[in-house]
Amino acid sequence: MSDVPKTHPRYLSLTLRDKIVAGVEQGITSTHGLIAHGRGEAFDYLIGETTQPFAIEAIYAAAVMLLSAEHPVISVNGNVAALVPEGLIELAQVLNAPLEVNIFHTETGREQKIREHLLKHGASDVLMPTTEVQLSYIDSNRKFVHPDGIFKADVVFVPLEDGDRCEALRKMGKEVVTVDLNPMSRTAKQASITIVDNVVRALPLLCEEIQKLSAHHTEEATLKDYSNEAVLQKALQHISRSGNGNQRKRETQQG
Ligand code: PTJ
Repeated sequence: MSDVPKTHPRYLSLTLRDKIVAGVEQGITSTHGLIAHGRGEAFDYLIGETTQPFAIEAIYAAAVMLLSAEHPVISVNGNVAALVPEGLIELAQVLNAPLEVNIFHTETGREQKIREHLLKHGASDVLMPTTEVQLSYIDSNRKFVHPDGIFKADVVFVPLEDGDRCEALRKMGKEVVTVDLNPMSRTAKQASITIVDNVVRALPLLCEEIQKLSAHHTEEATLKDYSNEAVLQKALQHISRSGNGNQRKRETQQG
């Protein structure tokens, strides 16, 4: 970790950077993951670096969808493994769902390192990609999946996705729940439910919501009226309002 003092106004953000950098140094996160993280930071800044009501709405819907799944699976890439290993493991536990390593950028040994990292943090089992079964409609490394994991899943939790696989999973008839700070990304638009929030904030809230729903046996919880498109619109409106607000603030400061 770098020597950022806790009193630094950007301490939290800088701590996350440290985690991503450590992930790259440990061979867990792709160097491309640094760029993806930077893009996420920019959107988080515009969102206000807090969980907004449109994210809360999506988290509730995601909890309902994941809880009502017959075979939910949690997909893990190099960024989330570095940022939120404990959160992923907790989600796997509360859903009784498998974790499966699935990465876009192929680098020798990285998948295995992600698996070991998760096991070290307390995961009981981690599925790995295989050549036994493949996803249709996709050519990248992400097509290699586990027969008892993503291949068989009806709902896949895919945080910080690159777009192509989300589309392939949807074409295969699977539901996709994602976390993406960019409400304009292809993944955000194609997923069944997109939580527009930082994964480090969203994941604990999602686990909490799942626990709350399961404790109260809320079978009546429904997704009937949920629209991913409408929730993304709310996120976009929030971003454009915050842009205008910042602009006004700058003008006042200058004036
Ligand atoms: O480990 P790999 O090889 O599977 O690669 C993982 C990355 C993330 C590098 C890969 O999937 C990728 O290139 O993704 P993209 O296309 O850059 O998309 C990542 C999305 O996640 C972008 O829309 C970012 O804004 C968003 N994002 C980045 N950091 C966060 C985030 N969303 C939520 N929380 C974050 N911390």
